[in-house]
Amino acid sequence: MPVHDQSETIIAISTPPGRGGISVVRTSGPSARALVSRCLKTQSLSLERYPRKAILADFHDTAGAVIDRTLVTFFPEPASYTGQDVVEISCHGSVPVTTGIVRTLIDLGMRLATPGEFTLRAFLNGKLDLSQAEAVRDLINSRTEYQARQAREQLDGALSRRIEPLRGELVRIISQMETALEFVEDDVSPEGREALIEALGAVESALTDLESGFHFGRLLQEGAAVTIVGRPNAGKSSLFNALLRDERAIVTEIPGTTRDALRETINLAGIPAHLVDTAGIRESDDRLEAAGMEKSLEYIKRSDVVCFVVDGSEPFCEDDRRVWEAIEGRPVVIAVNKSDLECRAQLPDEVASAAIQVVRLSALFGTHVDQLRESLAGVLNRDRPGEQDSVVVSNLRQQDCLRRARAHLIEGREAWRRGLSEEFALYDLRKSLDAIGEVTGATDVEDILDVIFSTFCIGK
Ligand SMILES: Nc1nc2c(ncn2[C@@H]2O[C@H](COP(=O)(O)OP(=O)(O)OP(=O)(O)O)[C@@H](O)[C@H]2O)c(=O)[nH]1
Ligand SMILES: [Mg+2]
Repeated sequence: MPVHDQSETIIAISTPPGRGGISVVRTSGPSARALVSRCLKTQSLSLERYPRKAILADFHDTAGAVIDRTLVTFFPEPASYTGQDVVEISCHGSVPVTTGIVRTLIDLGMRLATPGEFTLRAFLNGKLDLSQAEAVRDLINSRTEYQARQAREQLDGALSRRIEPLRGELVRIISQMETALEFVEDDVSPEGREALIEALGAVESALTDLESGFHFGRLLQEGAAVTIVGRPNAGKSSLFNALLRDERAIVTEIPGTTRDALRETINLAGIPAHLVDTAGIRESDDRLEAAGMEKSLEYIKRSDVVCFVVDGSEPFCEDDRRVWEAIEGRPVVIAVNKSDLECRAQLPDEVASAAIQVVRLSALFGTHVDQLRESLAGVLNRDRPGEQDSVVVSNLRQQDCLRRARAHLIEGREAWRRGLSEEFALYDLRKSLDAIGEVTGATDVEDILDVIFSTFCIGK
């Protein structure tokens, strides 16, 4: 992470751009209070005297004209979001007003904040660790209630609380090895060796647990790909519309209606699901149709779950088998459609048994569509952690740190198990510790030194 200069005072409009009842302009830095005070012009009004209190005041531009009547709040350092002096200006939500305020303060010496710079300063000043800073971003980006809750929990330190004990334990193990290395007479006994291997095993399995939640975390963050496939006329577009509760896709009785894939996002039990309606798959000489089918196959490959639509009013045919071959091996829920008509489809045993669930429904009448929705949500929620164990590692960076931490830990443990010198094991374990520390942005050298020296006898 580049070390940013915090001596500059930054400014940004913190609310969404455009018209609104209220907008908030936020500033942070050593001259925040002085520069804003100059624009308020009221000598008697000292922000310093009323910290954390909203003060009603006219905000003037550099020529002395009033831009707006505002509410100004001063948060003195260090008890502010960034850990620096912060001044927030609530004004009317109009573009000329907000830009006027920002321009005035820039003229007086502030500079526009870069994206995330307030939170970066909060991190640099120890207000948040890295995983919490990422949670701020995730909370802002959340689209479902469940995503927001996960982000709030991470912001509250849920991931940090899971990581810290692991880091502490690894620091303890490393310190013990370092001591053995420094002082030959303290060589680790065979029982001690076993105990350390066991302790490393416990850290490893905790890392594995955290990492295994990543698949779910990614679904939560980026959304899941749910692809509706089937032969032409099976009712894919009708089902797509039923799931969306909207007449989005064209439905006709002509096979081959859908040519290009359509994509819309729905909420499946808190997970944003990117639902794709695809062109029907069948043997065809039509170039346009073939191009559509190519796309369908591409979408299948990228799906987290496939919804295979079978026309229940007709026997399972060659084209259905062709579809099945394209999706075999992926998580599949089968929708046997047109349940309002006489059932003629008999799913082959190997197809029925490979599906996670088979739901008979009518896309046309909406019968049992909710059951399909639940079934798809169930597949996506398979890796959802339990309520009391709700830490979800959702971003690639965190997952990468955990993966590296675990790989180094295993190597270190193996070196130790094989009876190689402590130096070999230590090399890997320190790398593992670094990687764990990266999740929260914690540094580790001081930690190790502290533990080592605190376990020393006086005089040694
Ligand atoms: N009776 C009945 N007809 C249905 C049902 N679902 C769809 N259909 C009809 O089946 C025909 C094909 O529906 P579509 O949704 O366009 O089928 P599709 O799978 O998207 O077809 P292509 O886009 O051509 O691949 C239409 O005439 C629909 O009205 C159902 O549940 N019951
Ligand atoms: Mg269609």
